[in-house]
Amino acid sequence: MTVAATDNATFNLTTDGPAALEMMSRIREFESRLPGYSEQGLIRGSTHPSVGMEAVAVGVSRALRDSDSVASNHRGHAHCLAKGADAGKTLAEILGRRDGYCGGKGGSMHIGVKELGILGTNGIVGAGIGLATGAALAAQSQGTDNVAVAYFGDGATNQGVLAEAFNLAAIWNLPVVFVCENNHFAQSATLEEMVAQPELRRRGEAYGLPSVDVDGMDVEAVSNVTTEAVLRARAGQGPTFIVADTYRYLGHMAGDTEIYRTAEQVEQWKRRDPIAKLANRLLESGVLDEAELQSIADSAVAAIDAAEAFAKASPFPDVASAFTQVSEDIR
Ligand SMILES: Cc1ncc(C[n+]2csc(CCOP(=O)(O)OP(=O)(O)O)c2C)c(N)n1
Ligand SMILES: [Mg+2]
Repeated sequence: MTVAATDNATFNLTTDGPAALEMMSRIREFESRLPGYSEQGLIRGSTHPSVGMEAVAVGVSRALRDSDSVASNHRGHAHCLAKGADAGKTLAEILGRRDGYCGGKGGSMHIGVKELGILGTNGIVGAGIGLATGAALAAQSQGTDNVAVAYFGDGATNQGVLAEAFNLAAIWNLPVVFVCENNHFAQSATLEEMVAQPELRRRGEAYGLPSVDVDGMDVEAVSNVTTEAVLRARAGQGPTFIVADTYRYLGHMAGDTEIYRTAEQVEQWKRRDPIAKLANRLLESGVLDEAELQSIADSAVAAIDAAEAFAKASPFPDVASAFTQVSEDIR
């Protein structure tokens, strides 16, 4: 199931709302299970759940086609799932299993799905910004109307590649949409500790990019600003910088003591929950009734139960495969 049902139209609550709710619910269920897998020793190394941030990936992906590229970051499972990645194969990759998208050899921060334009989740903070800009240059050079999206966090805006990519995208009019998920922290550092000018939108403006703030807890709003940006990019009108205001409910990664924030702050953000917000809108506008909402919630749990069963049943990769899918496969 993908959410990109309608191409380039304004978010329609009746036709797009239920699918967006289902996708956000699946992502929530998928991501909420990750800390448990880490505790059980099913995940080696770190994973970074995006619980609370679902509206960004789902809103952005609704504006995209399979042939559009996305470059993701270390907190990237939602970006993949919303772009159409199969939850079972995604989880199998995270658990290091053979049926994962990269044969279980990549893990959480190296999930690439060529046929869906997913250039990869990425453990190097800021790296996806350059990759998406390169994909946009390729799309432009090849004369397609494909676009590229770079997802990155507020912390990544301090990487030098942002300045280079913003400038090149602006002067070359590249079809790229830069999506900053401003969740207000980079690990334990607050945005205010990291930058003297927390209005990140201004960085895009400084390079001549159309730059916009959006409520990242509102899937309709994210979808609409992204659609506008994607339409402009497809029409040869160049890049856009979107800053989505959002929040992660869980720690930076499993085992985070979270001493850098208060429980009250987390609770305050939960009052803006993107899933509850859309569910209420659908209920109040009569698109769905209570029973239909419950059935979407149940089907999200069932889908992730199935993904978990698939991933756990998948074997680990053979030692003999250690040197495949490396450089010789790229030729
Ligand atoms: C180049 C680089 N520097 C530092 C790190 C360590 N690191 C991993 S995640 C992270 C925080 C990133 O914050 P942000 O970009 O806001 O994304 P968020 O984790 O909040 O989603 C850091 C510093 C890294 N992986 N890569
Ligand atoms: Mg952040």
